Amino acid sequence: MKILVINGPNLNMLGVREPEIYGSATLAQLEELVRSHCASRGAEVEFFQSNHEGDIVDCIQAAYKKFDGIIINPAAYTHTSIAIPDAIKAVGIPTVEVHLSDIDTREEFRRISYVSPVCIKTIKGKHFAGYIEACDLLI
Ligand code: CA2
Repeated sequence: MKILVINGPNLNMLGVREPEIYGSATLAQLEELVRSHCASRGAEVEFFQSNHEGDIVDCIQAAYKKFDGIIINPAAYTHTSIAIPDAIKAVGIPTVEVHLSDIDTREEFRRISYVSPVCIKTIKGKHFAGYIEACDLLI
């Protein structure tokens, strides 16, 4: 079982700013948590973070026939991108959408996700635990 974890724009700033919304732990700490959980479940995991929509699309396309599952936090692209859900649909890899915060209880514009319809599940508002739940779902 090979899982690809993709984090979108500004998530490289985790732990640096806005701890009241996104927590005080860093992206490196999130990746370590997921890495050790996957290892304990016998799954392989790789990580990708980008602030660029096209790079995320390239990463999803490159996962074709290489990964069994994708976990994606598309960050702000959740609410704007058609290219990312198109890429997820094109590769046909089971994908779980994760959000650290509960996007339904924040600003109105965060309630729309163009990515949700192509994912097997959307997990929101559980901070890092959402990524662990996504791993377990895919495994
Ligand atoms: O709750 C989530 O995980 C989001 O995907 C995070 C995005 C936001 O645009 C989505 O609506 C919900 C923002 C990520 C920004 O991450 C930061 C982390 C630390 C400091 C500043 C930004």
